[in-house]
Amino acid sequence: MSTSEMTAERPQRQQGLDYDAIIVGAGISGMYQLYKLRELGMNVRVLEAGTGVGGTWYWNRYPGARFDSESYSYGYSFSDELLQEWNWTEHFSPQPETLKYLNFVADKFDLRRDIEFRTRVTAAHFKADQRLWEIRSEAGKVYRCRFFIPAVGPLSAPTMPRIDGIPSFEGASYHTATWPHEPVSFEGKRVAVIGTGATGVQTIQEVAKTVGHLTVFQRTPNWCKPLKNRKITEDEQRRIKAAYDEIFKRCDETFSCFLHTPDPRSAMEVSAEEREAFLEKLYETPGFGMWQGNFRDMLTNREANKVVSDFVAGKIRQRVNDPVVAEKLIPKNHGFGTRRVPMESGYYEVYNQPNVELVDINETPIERITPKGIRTSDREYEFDMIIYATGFDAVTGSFDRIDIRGTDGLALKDRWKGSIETFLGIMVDRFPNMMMLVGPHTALGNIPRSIEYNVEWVAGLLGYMQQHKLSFAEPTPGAVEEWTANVRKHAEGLLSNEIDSWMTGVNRNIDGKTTRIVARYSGSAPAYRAWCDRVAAANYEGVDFA
Ligand code: NA7
Repeated sequence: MSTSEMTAERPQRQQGLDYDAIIVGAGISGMYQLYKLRELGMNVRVLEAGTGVGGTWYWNRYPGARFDSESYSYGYSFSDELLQEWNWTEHFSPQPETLKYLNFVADKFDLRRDIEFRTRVTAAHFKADQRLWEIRSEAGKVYRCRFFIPAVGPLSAPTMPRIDGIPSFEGASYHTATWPHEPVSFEGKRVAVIGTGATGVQTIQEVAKTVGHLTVFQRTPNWCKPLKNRKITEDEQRRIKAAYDEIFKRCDETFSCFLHTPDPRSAMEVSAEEREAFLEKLYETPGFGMWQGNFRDMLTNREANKVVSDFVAGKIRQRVNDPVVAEKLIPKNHGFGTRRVPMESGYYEVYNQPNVELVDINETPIERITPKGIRTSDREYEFDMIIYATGFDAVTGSFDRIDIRGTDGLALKDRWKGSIETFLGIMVDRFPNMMMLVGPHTALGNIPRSIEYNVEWVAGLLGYMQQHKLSFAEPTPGAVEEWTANVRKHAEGLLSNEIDSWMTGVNRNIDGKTTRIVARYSGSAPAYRAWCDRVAAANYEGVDFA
């Protein structure tokens, strides 16, 4: 299609509109959505709170931050030229390299000219009479657009713990997700880390390399697995570049878009020797193999899960010298893989260092942060620095931070009170012309793969609307109900429902987020895409264009 044809087909921009679409967030999803909507000839603005592109990889600059997905399975797949031009230097890329990559993408496709940085969106209201969205920034600027596309990410609203006295601390304090741009030295310092999720584990093992003394405050231990990262050799680089088609085909076929996918066998149908050999192999496999490529029933069958958990517990006991410390590091309230598995490189050995101490705050709870450090029920610890690796108000938190209102002034927060309901994780009834990227109820997994699919689906929908001169899209309540029921059905019987985590929507640092909910779609990514493809092929059945 020529440019003139595209322009001819494009509906005239309604009077009073500043943009056809506003995308909130210049992370992986927002950047690609901008690229795709430009192809439709749309006038698009991206509003980004940070000073640069990259989203997650812009904000999370904490020490040790890196991919847990193989680098070459994580980057964008849409441009062969980009794939051939970019060299990943490690199998699991460190954050500075990933941020460099996303800047490279922004430059290559000249994305920055449509991105407004330092612009935090505080409100988005649908004006039914004019059929437009009014977006408001923190600075008070108002933008009017037809389509509102929150690309705000599922893990981008950091949360601090609910502990008294945090502002009173006289040393340096950092949350991992708002880490400063300047280097931070730990040399000779007394450092505390609160939190032992995927972020805490990466931080702890890095800080431990140079710290004076490190104290880790652990509430719940997680099952961690060796990452087995290494540099990519020149020969591997050539082979990776030649194999991109196969790599992305593989990601398309696997359960969660990783290179790893569940083994078709049950853990209970193989002999003990065979099982042990398989688990040993998985433990040595780089990346998420042990989590994503384990026996098919590991996450649904208690017995199968116990076999794997016992195996990993044995590894922890072998790696940690002090048996009392080892027991504290072994999760007792959930099985392997039922929460996000942190990837580590020497994490357990950190606790063999004479200058590292583990405090189990179930035994001695934190009472308050003091000017000098942290007081537990047992004693006061003095620190020069406290690092909060306490996670995010996940999945819906980044939406909740914006005052999003649909028809009749209904707040999205209220629409989702008690239970999240969506159409394909992309749309919500009573919020016309709002298309979420990696919103609740989408297939998360190896996230850029899910992002590319979501973005292309949204571009497909907007292209269809352009072609048919439609300016309004809202999912029907029936379509929302059907999709939500499907999401709930897939969550049934999962052992991950039996433990609090960000994946079950629990964050005890936030009011109203203390009960478990179905926040994610837990079916396979291919099944998710098949459903969305069916909807698109049926002229977006379930979407009301009236
Ligand atoms: P997570 O996985 O939510 O971990 C947060 C950690 O902080 C976890 O160990 C929490 O313990 C701990 N935490 C939270 N609040 C407190 C309080 N009040 N006191 C003590 N400890 C606390 O976040 P991450 O940033 O590690 O990872 C999030 C995802 O980002 C990750 O899965 C990747 O996909 C990227 P708890 O387990 O709740 O007892």
